[in-house]
Amino acid sequence: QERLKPILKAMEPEIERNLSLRPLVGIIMGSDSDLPVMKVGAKILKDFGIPFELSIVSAHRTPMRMVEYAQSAAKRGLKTVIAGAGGAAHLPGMVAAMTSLPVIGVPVKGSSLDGVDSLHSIVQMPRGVPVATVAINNSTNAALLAIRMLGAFIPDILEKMDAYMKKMENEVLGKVERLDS
Ligand code: RP5
Repeated sequence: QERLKPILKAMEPEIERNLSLRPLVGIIMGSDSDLPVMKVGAKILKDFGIPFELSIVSAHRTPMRMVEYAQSAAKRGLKTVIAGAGGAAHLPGMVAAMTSLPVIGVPVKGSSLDGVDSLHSIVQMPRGVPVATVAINNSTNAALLAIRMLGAFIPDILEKMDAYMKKMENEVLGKVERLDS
């Protein structure tokens, strides 16, 4: 957690403000080495003004912390958890096994196997305990999916998502126009 502080500081003041509200989304990762990937999703939540928390929870190095995190998540007001991990990436599946909240898994590309190991570990959850798995290193989509989940119940958030999609559409149409002219 100590090692996250400089990064959080760099993302001030918005994150600080977000963290001061009751978090709706929990972002966790197996190691601080996952942070460069996971902070991209954190930035998206920040841009949408979604209160979130960010922490390191390792399934194999801090198993009891993982249990505590998952079991307290709903009670603490979280609505969804984004969990990123690399290698034999048990974190998202184990958290999903200990909370009934939706869990979104981000396979993080490690130094070997190009992240396919993480992808398979996360996406191949056996029947009964789902983990919504995004593409390798794609914490952007994890954040956008979390925002859509919240937007299903919070009209302001849905409106922001509509505006985000419109902006993307306009960007592409602008490029088409430039190519055509
Ligand atoms: C996993 O092992 C983490 O999620 C990380 O992606 C990977 C490597 O961790 P470090 O050795 O860099 O701490 O638990």
